[in-house]
Amino acid sequence: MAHTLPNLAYAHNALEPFIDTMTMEIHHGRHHKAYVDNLNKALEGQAALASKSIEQLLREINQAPDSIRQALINNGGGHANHTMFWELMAPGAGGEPTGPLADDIKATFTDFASFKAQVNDAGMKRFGSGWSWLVLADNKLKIVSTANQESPYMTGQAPILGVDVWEHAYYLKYQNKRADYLNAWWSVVNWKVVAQRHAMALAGKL
Ligand code: MN3
Repeated sequence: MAHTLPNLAYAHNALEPFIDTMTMEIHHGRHHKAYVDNLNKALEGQAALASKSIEQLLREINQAPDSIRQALINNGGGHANHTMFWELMAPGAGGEPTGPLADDIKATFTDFASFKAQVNDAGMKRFGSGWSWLVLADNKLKIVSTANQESPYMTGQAPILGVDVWEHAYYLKYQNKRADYLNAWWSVVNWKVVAQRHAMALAGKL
């Protein structure tokens, strides 16, 4: 079963002015597409891996054949990370979470502002390319950062929210100002989806 590039649930210009149209076109249509194409190439002739979901491939990355492991990390991680990233964003979104997710954030990070600051900080401290994440690890919320396209699934963590800090995610509009991009990004976070991922993670279904 070949992996496929998911369609966006909104138009390329829908996240303006926070994420610009051209960045969305290139990021989804070229960067994400390349991860999918190269993932499928890496899986050619790997019958035992053909039926596994992308999440399963990443959770079991240590069992992957040596010859394709790094390709799976780069491109499988790239595919999973971006698929989630598009779903986490929506036009007219932003604000703050409510319900159990809000309660859990407050209990873990004191308040929403501190939580946001810590996610931004992890993104700022990621040297080069990578991601800043809110994950569920050992049933607790935690903020972590990964390099390149490494996925939290690879270390048994469940990604609940993640922000792409590769330059391709922001350079056309924000150039070297990663902090400005990170601040703007919160205006497009779809908390409904983040809350669903939180509930699924707690139920062990993510
Ligand atoms: Mn990206």
